[in-house]
Amino acid sequence: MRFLKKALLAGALAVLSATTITSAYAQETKIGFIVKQPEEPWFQDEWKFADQAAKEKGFTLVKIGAEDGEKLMSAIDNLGAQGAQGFIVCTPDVKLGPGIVAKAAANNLKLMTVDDRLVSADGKPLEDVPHMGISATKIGEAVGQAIVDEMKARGWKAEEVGAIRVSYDQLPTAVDRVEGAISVLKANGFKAENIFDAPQAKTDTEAALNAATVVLNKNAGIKKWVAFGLNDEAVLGAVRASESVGIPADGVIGVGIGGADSAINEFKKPAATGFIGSVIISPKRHGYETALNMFDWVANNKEPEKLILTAGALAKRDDFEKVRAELGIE
Ligand code: FCA
Repeated sequence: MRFLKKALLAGALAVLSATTITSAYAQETKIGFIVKQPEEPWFQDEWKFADQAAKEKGFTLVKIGAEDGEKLMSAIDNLGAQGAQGFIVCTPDVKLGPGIVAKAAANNLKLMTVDDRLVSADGKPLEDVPHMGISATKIGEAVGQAIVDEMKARGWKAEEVGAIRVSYDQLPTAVDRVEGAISVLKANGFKAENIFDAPQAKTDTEAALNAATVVLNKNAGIKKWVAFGLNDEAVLGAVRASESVGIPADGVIGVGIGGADSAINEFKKPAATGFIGSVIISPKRHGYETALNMFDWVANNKEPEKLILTAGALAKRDDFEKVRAELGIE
């Protein structure tokens, strides 16, 4: 009997110490990466590079698509329930900012944002939440400059050209991008009345196509068009709209932002379209680096920088492979 008791006790102790050891040594680092539009190539690339960081550092990356606020909130709860320690998010709505911060805190999750910066109820950026975004104004200016350069190459005069501003004004980075482009157009002789707003309901190609079609139909007298927006999808929508109303490719100059597959597939088409360029931004920095920074925060208690803004580089049909290689994203 005594022997049995002893054996049981020893067994129990062995189990106990085994559990202690496992939890002490293999406490799994789990990081969430939530994006607003999982079908968009840019976000797929971000995930791809975040996965690379996870592999290198040996943590688990949980990728979740959250197209609206409800999905986002339950995704955060879900991460909390499965024992994650932090997450990176590109939110479907930046105004959910304070709610996201509260939800993260309630689930004891560290929070970083990528691409779209959270704002408070009065529209001010939540500066305490570490963020990595693009230098939106500068990149917008690069778009504007690429458009102006191409207009010059084609011998277009500003007064005969219409500009489509594919807009998504509830998102501050989107406003900064298009306003950056407009400032360069205006500095090169574009008049405000030749710039037409095409508000898109969602940040995808279809919504941009619908918005741009309205502008083109209302201004059928204008035969030369330039187009810009917050991303490649926005500009592709405007270019598809121009095609659908019968404007030839050499009557359109569209320059996007992104440089993921949406743009690359366009560049690979046998005949050039009105989508002449894209300012390529870095999904490697936005995916790999944010994931790495979150890992360092969780595992090594190293707080990330509060604000990192990344640069872009213009690419066209003939040099996009080179530009991508230089950015380390091939
Ligand atoms: C926003 C846009 C994306 C991408 C990203 C950097 O989230 O919606 O397409 O441009 O910024």
